Amino acid sequence: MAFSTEDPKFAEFRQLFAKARSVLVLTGAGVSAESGVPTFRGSGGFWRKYQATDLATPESFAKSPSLVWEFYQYRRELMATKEPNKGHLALAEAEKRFEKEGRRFVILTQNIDGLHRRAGSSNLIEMHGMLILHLKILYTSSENIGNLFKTRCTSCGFVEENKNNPICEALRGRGLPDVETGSEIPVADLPLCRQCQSLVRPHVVWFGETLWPDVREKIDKEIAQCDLFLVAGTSSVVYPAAAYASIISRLGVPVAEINIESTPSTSNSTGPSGELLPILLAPSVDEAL
Ligand code: BV8
Ligand code: ZN
Repeated sequence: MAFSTEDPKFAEFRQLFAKARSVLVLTGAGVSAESGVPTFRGSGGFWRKYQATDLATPESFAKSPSLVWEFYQYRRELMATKEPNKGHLALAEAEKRFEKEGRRFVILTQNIDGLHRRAGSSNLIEMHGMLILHLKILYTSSENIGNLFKTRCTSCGFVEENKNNPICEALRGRGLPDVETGSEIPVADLPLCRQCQSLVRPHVVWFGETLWPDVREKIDKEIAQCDLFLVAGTSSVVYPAAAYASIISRLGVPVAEINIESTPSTSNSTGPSGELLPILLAPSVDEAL
């Protein structure tokens, strides 16, 4: 089901949303687009001549940790100036309201930009950031919550939050999307582990890496208990997230989508999430329009 506020599907969603006991929302890079964060496959999706899928892989990191760290330095620097948009805030507000009404509202995000958390969402599965956050299963050990600002040692596994910008002196001024620097930064000058001095990597799930079994289990549980599924801002290209809409639809659960283009999850586009989510998730219809 894809809709905009004019068509009847909007009213249908609002009725389902009013009755739903357990809403599951899958978000992708598109929900951060109105915060100024480039998406992966949209116009800003290329960094220099590379796609994220060329760089966010263990093979690329093994081949050139310097290039991959430039890519992440660029994204970390970018995030330092970005704020959650009205779509993030509407999701966080809906979660709090559902909580008060004894209903479930869970966000499953593919994003590692941390904007859902900064908007106040806490029933949040950051599926490419490794671990559950405050999903009442209370994985509170924050050391395992991965995102752009977390590093993991490639040898001792030490995880820590590192918001330094640049993350190391050698990356100062590096990472610009339109400047091919060419020169490899020696590993010794790249971000190193505070415990064992080995090279550290971004603490996120790369392409070709599996999600942690406990994350997959939590996602499966949410899929099994949701009675309304909303997909927002994802091209539905990256697995396993890309499969969820069809899995849930086959369970007989209504699936709705917000996107500015049509995707394999539904048939047509609807509009920008920053505009539509506040309307769709508003407490009452008159606040909706
Ligand atoms: C896995 C963290 C089991 C890193 C990310 C061959 C070999 C190995 C693996 C595979 C293979 N073939 C397939 C696979 C599986 C692979 C995969 O799916 N590849 C794709 C490219 C085909 N998946 C994996 O590897 C996953 N693990 O499957 O393990 C396994 C293991 C080995 C071998 C086989 C299987 C792990 C995937 C996790 C990758 N890590 N992020 C980082 O970010 O640096 S994924 C990355 O893509 C981002 O997290 C991003 O969020 C995500 C998905 O992209 P989208 O969010 O959808 O973003 P995109 O730009 O594509 O789309 C944005 C959408 O928003 C667009 O539709 C646009 O229209 C819309 N939009 C724009 N503006 C707005 C908007 N919508 C609304 N409002 C707006 N304003
Ligand atoms: Zn170490």
